[in-house]
Amino acid sequence: MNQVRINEKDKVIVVGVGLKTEPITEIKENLIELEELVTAAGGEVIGSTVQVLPQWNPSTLIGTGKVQEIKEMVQESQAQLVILDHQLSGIQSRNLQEQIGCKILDRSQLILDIFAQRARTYEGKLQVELAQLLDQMPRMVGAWNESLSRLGGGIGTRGPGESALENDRRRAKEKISMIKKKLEEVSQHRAQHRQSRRRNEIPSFALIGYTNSGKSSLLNRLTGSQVLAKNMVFATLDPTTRKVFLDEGPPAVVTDTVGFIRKLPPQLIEAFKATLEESAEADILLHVVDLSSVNMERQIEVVEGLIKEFKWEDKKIIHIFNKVDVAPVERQFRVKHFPRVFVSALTGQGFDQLKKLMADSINEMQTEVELYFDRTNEFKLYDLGREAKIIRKEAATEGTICVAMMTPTLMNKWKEFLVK
Ligand SMILES: Nc1nc2c(ncn2[C@@H]2O[C@H](COP(=O)(O)OP(=O)(O)OP(=O)(O)O)[C@@H](O)[C@H]2O)c(=O)[nH]1
Ligand SMILES: [Mg+2]
Repeated sequence: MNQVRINEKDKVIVVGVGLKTEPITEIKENLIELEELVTAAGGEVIGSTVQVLPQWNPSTLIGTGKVQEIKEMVQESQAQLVILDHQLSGIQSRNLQEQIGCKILDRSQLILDIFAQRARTYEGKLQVELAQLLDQMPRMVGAWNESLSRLGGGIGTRGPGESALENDRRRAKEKISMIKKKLEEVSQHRAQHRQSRRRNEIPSFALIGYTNSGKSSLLNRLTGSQVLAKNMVFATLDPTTRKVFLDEGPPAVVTDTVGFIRKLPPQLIEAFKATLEESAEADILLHVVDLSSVNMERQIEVVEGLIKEFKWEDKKIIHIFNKVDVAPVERQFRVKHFPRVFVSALTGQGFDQLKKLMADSINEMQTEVELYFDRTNEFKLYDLGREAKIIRKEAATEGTICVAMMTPTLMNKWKEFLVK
């Protein structure tokens, strides 16, 4: 399938667009983020422009005057690529490509491209491929990219004519269902792991948050792991689960997963369902916020919007304000979210409080119960100690009495030893 992509070192012009009803500051902030995305994808931003419109232009999204202005910018700067900060239809892309005379991408396509560059695992690659196919389906138009081939655009420039269009659609549909099937298999395998964790009732946390907020760095410091943590958006695509030992609570697991961003392409959300399920299954969410970011508030809003969309609002959420080491102190006073903790994954500051908060929230889900083990069953105390926090043990005449903290599921598992 043909696809316009960003190449390493591509010279890029970014175009911020919005309607008059949107605050201009927001349009500009979005554009800055788009520039960061271009850099993350390996491109080089050499120019930018903004247009605020009373309404969208159905044939080119932006106004004809703006199209002309961008065309001149491209000619002058020899840019290879123009990226608009808004979803484009297939027709709009084609028209812009023809009129401006270079490759055109929109924000979703750029994000998908970054995901494609980052995907390393079998599952990650499948998810990205699925997202791209889902994204392309509605964009498919006849004679796609023909104008580009006249310009000697290189890869992905030969396209089907109108007659081949139906054929292409059908092939894409077939491929989509094939990938979905493969993904199903992978996710079933992971679900089995989750089930066994469930059976043992190990409490689970999921790190969620805006991309680059420090989720992987937190996982590393919390669990002594070494997953990739890097100053780039979407460094993490695949979920990783690790054990964490909290001094004041039972052992638990923490899952690190893909980060969020504003205007996350819906196709990505659909394709990454299995990955997102890891967070959906967690008992407690750890919402990681970059306290040092000037866009902190909007980033929180974006994540909270997605929490609603995924129907996670009823979950217990701990807010972790990360990067205190580089954030202006007064910013802490602006924070209204509870429960919360200020930490630095870099220096370890605040981690004692974080662990305490995590342990407390597990303990909140638990109640104190008394169990009795007669001599023949006393060896089971060892297993119990691994699964539950034991508060005290007392020798009784024919065995041991034990007081422990348990969740309802765990109580069910140990019910034959429970003392009324
Ligand atoms: N100064 C400072 N930098 C931090 C802190 N935590 C993380 N970072 C840096 O922030 C960048 C992003 O960290 P990651 O842990 O990769 O962030 P992430 O949330 O996993 O990002 P994605 O996986 O890309 O969504 C890295 O360069 C980290 O070194 C912190 O507490 N202080
Ligand atoms: Mg990460």
